[in-house]
This record gives sequence, C-alpha cells and structure tokens, in this order.
Amino acid sequence: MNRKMRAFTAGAVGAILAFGLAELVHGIYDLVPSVFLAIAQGIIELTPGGFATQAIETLGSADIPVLIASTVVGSLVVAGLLGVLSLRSRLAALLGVAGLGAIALVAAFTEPFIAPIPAILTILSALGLGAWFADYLIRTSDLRTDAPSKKEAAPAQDAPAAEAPREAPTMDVRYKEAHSNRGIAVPRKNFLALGGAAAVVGLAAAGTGRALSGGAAQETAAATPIKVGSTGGAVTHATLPPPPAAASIEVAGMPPLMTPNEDFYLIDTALSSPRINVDRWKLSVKGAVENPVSFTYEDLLGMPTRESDVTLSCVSNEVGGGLVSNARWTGVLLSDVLKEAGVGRGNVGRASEQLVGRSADGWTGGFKTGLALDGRDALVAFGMNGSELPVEHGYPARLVVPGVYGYVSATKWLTEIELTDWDFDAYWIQRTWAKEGPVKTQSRIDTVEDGAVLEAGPIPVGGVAWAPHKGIERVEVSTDGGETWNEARLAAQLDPDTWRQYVYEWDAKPGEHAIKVRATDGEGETQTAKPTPPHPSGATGYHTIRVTVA
Ligand SMILES: Nc1nc2c(c(=O)[nH]1)N[C@H]1C(S)=C(S)[C@@H](COP(=O)(O)O)O[C@H]1N2
Ligand SMILES: [Mo]
Repeated sequence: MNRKMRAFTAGAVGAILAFGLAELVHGIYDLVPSVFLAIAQGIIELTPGGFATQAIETLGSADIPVLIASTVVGSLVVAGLLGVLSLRSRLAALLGVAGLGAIALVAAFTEPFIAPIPAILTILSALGLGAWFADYLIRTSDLRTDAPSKKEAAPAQDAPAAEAPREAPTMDVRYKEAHSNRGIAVPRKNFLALGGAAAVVGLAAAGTGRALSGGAAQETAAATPIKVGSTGGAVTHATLPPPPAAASIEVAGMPPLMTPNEDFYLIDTALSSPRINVDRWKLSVKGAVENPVSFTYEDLLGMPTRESDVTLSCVSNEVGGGLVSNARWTGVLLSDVLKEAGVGRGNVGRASEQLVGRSADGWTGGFKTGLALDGRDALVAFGMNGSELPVEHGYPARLVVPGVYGYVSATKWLTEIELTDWDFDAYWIQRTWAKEGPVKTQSRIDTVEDGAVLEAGPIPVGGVAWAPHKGIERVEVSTDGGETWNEARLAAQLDPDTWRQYVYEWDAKPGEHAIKVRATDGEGETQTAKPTPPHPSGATGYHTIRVTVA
C-alpha cells in the first residue's frame, strides 16, 4: 500500500468508527437519530422530481438496501479522501470533517423525533473519535510529510533499498514524536492490524446499534388487538361480519381476499418508520376550518367507530404488479373528524378545497375535501385486520380513502389534517406525479404464471380485479391474445371498495397461448387496453402472460 492508499484507508476506518459510535448511541437511545439513515433520508428528499421518482417511491421495498449501501460507500470514500487530503493539509482535512459534521447535524435535525443536546453531543463525539483515530493511524504510521519530502522519498533514493528498513522512522519523525507526546509510531506491518481492528469495532458497534433500534423489532412486533368501545351509551362501534365464503374462490395461487398485515404491500419514503409514542401523539385539524381542534388517541377511540373493507393500491404499481392489497380497517369517519372542526358538505369553499394529511415525518398527501364528505368510508384508521396499525403501516393512525391512490390520500403516521386551497402541492405532486389520483380499474392474473408450461386440460385462470369505490361488474379472460374473450366467474363483491376475485375455467389445448384479462367497473366502463407506465397517473393496459400447453 502506498501512503495515499494508507491515508485513504485510515480516513475510511475513521468513518466506520464514527458511524459505529453514532449507531450504537442511536440503538441505546432512539431520540438520537441514526445519522446515516438521516443522511440517506436527506438524499431521498433532495432527489429532484422527474428523475428516478419511480425508484424513490418504491423505497418501501427493494431500493432501501441500494440507497443505504450507496450512502455508506459514499461516506467512506469522502472520509478516505479527507485522509489523503490531510497528508497535504491537516487544516483542510479538519475543515472537511467539520463540513461532514454540519451535514450530519442538518440531516439529524430533519428527523421527526430528536433529543437535541444528546444528538449534537453524539455527532460531535463520533466525528471527533473518527477524525482522531484516522489522524492517529496516519501520523503514527509515518505517512505525513510535514517537512518537505523526506521520509518516503529520501531513504529510497539515497540508500540501497535493503538498508532502508521500511519500519524505521527517520530522524525528523522521531523528533516530532518525541515532542508530540502522542504515543509511539505504529510499524507499517501493524497498520492493517490496527486499522482492521478499528473497522471491526466500528462495524460491531453499528451492528449492535441497528439490532437495538427499530430495524429488527419493527418487523417482529406482535400484533396488538384494537380495543374500541370502552365507553357505552350513545357511541356506536359498528363492526362487520366476517367476509362471506361466497366472496372467495378457492383456487391455488389466488391471493386471500383479506391480505394479512404482514403481506400487505408497503410503500413509503421513510427509511425507518417513525415510532410514535401514542401518549404524546395528537391529531390536529387546522387550516381553513371554523373550529381548529385536536384529538388524542383516546379521543378517537371514544368516537363512533366503524370497520370498512378497502383495497389500497399504489400509483407505482405496474400492470400485473403486487402493490395492491385489501384490508379491514377500523377507524372513525373522516367526516366525523371534520364535523368537530366545523366542516361539512355545505361549507367547503375554495380555501378549503384540498384536504392535506401531514405525517410525523413531514410527508404530505392531498385530495379534494369533497371525497371525505361524499358518503364514502374515508377513515382516520387506527386498526388493520383487527389489530392496531402496524408501525410500518402508520401507527397510531393513518388516512384510508377508497378510490384514490395512496400517494394522494393514505397518509401514514398522521399528525395533522389541514384544509387548504388547491394550489398547495403535496409530496409526490411536487415530484411530478398527477395532482389527482383516482385508482385506475385493473385486473391481474394470479393463478397461472407467466412462462409456465402446463398440461392440456382444465386450467383455472383466476386472480383479482379492482375499481375501488365503483366495484367490479365483469371480468373477461382471453387465451388467444385478445382475439376472443370469455366471461369469468366472479366471487361475490365484498364491497365496491374492495377487489373482487374471478376465475375462468380454461380448457387448455396444446400450443403457445397469450392469456389476457380485463375488467369492467361498476359503472359499465371496461379498463383501457392501451399500455401506459405508472408515471404520472397510474399504469394502464391488460395484464398479459404467455404459457405453453404441452
Ligand atoms: N407518511 C407517509 N404516508 C404515506 C406514504 C409515505 O411515503 N409517507 N406513502 C403513501 C403511498 S405512495 C402509498 S401507496 C400508501 C401505502 O400504504 P402501505 O405502505 O400501508 O401499503 O401509503 C401512503 N402514505
Ligand atoms: Mo403509492
């Protein structure tokens, strides 16, 4: 390793130590934010609209590891370069470290929950530790040429190589060390050992911190049943009977009518879900309302509650994709919440045309206030399939509005409802997605896989179709690439707000077949065949798969 590489390595090791310490503190005390998650989160917020917005929105699933890996690698590279820079000027490198500290602080303070003093102390000590250790490694392993060109070049040129043992510090290094009282020089062969050990310590600290913090706990948190109806009297808690058997079709590969919480699709921009202390949480209703109010969790549970079966879907869902799920939500009607704020059907004007849901992490979604008042089951939901909302699905409360995509409506970790005019652009609107997001009618083939090789004979081609709030009236399946269409058998419609299962019993003959499905909504409108991508207002086109029948 030449000296620049060693300096680079030393800088990177310093960064690992710094991150390790910061993550460890975060793990022990979660009001000190995870610095590197905060930085990665900052990258998400700063990514301009139009570019890769599709990728950003699907952070709920696959892109998180990529983003985190790039953040880590990027930080290590920057720290390594600062190490190299320190060979020329320790001051410049120190300024660079200060710059990193500023970025870390800004990022940390954009996190929703933070204890300021401990957070500042953590970031400062982490950076101090990292910088000190990197400097120690560099200095004591004889890398810096504070005096012009001696240590490295001079011995190699002036003396036979064999007589210039690489471990031997030159005179002026000894001199400096003798006067710096900063300990002894690290022989070069120990550089790797010391640097490696520090990296291991840093990684172990980071790993411990991750394990202690939400990362793992979130997934495994046991479901807590919701407990409404503590009060008697006039307050009603309307429950639904279990879904009738007729609403499900038993075929292998058919998704369950009600999606279990752990299988429900997950989309959000939060790298780690805000963990909200429900005792301190409140929901405020403000903006263009007669009577601004706020509700505690207890307040909500004490209001008339209801259950409602609603299919949620994401505008980013590709035709045939999995970003759609169905659940039984428990909550209070958004219209009841608005009523307390003095808002009703009669008094929504220009100034209150848009209902903006704001989340604890600053995310916003906005839709026409009228959707909350037109009789549909638009909910402030706190229960999902009989349990409290799971943390990743918005605990303690979220919005659920049948008929519109999640990006305009389904605010998780809801803390604020603001009525405002139509000019305000919510999170994804600022990033070039369509202002209004009515869910496009779609259908999906689930029981047969694309590319499957099947035996001739009866094959059930089935799946789900959805047109939330309108319902599904008809589903047709084509096995000849769209030339002819066959009426599928429908399960009972659980609710117009939910998806509907279908199956077509295909008598498959040998050959290659393109299978397509199309749905007609409750207003008689058949989904369009025209393929369009998800951006900006939701994908269209018929889900098509190809199979070989032998
Ligand atoms: N706070 C917050 N709420 C949010 C989002 C988000 O990024 N942050 N994403 C929205 C989007 S785009 C969708 S599709 C739904 C997904 O809800 P789910 O993750 O519970 O399926 O949540 C919506 N609510
Ligand atoms: Mo979405």
